[in-house]
Parts: sequence; C-alpha cells; structure tokens
Amino acid sequence: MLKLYNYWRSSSSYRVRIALNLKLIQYESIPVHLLRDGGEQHKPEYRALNPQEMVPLLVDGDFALGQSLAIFQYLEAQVPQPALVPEDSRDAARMWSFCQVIASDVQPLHNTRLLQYLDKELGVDEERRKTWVRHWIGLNLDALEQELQVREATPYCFGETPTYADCCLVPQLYAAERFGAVRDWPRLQAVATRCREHAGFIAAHPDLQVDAQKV
Ligand SMILES: N[C@@H](CCC(=O)N[C@@H](CS)C(=O)NCC(=O)O)C(=O)O
Repeated sequence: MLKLYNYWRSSSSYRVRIALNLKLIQYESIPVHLLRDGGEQHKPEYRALNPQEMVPLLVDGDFALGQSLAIFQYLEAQVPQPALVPEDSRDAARMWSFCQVIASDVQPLHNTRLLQYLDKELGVDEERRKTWVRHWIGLNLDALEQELQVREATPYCFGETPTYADCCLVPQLYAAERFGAVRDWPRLQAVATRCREHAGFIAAHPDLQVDAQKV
C-alpha cells in the first residue's frame, strides 16, 4: 500500500490527500508533526527519507517522491482513471499553470520555515508576518480569480469534473482563511463550495486527519 507522510494542516499535503481520494487509491497516512520538538521533518530518520525535510512525501515500495505536483504526475501515470488532467492540451497546460501559481508562487511564501525565518532570524513580528502572507495570497488568488472569470463557468476549475487545479485550490483557500486573507473571489469560491460537497475532498480535510488539532 502507498504511504503518505503528511501533516494535517499542511496545504501541500492536503492537495495530495484530495488527489489520492479522487483516484480512489488506498494509502496509509503517516503524520509528520511540523512543529513538535522543533519539527519532526528535521529528525534524522525523516531526513533519510526526504532530504528536503518537508511533507508531503509519497512512498511506493522502494520509491519515495516529494513535491506535490510531481506526486500528481506520478499518480496520473500510475492510475490514469479517473483522469485529473483535462483532455484538451491547452486546457491541460492552463490547468498546470494554475497549479503552479499556488504551489510555486503562493504557498512557499507562507510555508512554516519561511515564517519561522522571518520571526526568528529577521525579527518580523506576528502582525507584519500576517500582512506579508495576506499580501501574497491576495495578489495571486486575485490573478487566479481573473483567470477563471474569462473562462466559461463550470462546476470545477477546468470543466465538469475535478482536476489537479481543484486539488490545489481548496487547500489554498483553507490557508487563506487560516491567515485571514480571504477576499471576494466569486468564481474561486463557487468552485470550492462545489468541491467541498465531494466525498474525496471532504475526507481529505485537515480536521478529519488523525493528527488534527494536536498542535
Ligand atoms: N513545493 C512543495 C512544498 C512542500 C511544503 O512547503 N511543505 C511544507 C508544509 S505545507 C513543509 O513541509 N514545511 C516544513 C518546514 O517548512 O519545515 C510541494 O508542493 O510539495
């Protein structure tokens, strides 16, 4: 069985949990507490698995893979159905672009280690750290909202069925709520409302994970 090293409140982990659920892939969830004892991701036994000391990490037998978008590509190749990539090549490219805005341009700017660095190394206080996070989430989700606004309205970001874009969007909106960064994003919010009714998204929610709330 696949193993997923993850943390309940990590939005990158949440993305992968959704994708696994949508693909109906059974997996063993192994919690890695990102804060306890200085962070379990930094323990030697975890570093041996993932030198980047981050979650998520997917383990398939002797194959270990970090980075949520790479994990999506692996899952898509291993279990093609249901497809989570649009058939049309331009839609597929746009879908990956949407994912990358979240995975490359937004989430890294509110990642645990970055916020810890701002706090401990640069002495940035909590209020200014929140201002930082709200700024970058707001700027990028405004852009994604505009991107969806010019497309025909569909239940999910890129059509009638979920894709990896939806796997990225819902956790990012969850993070936006956590950091008080929510603005008026009608299309993003309509899609997220639809996703939140889907069993695959529901089961992946942070609050339903075994390690939830144990901060
Ligand atoms: N680009 C990576 C980001 C992974 C990431 O940022 N993981 C965070 C949790 S969301 C983490 O492990 N943080 C631990 C740390 O910062 O020490 C991905 O998409 O998987």
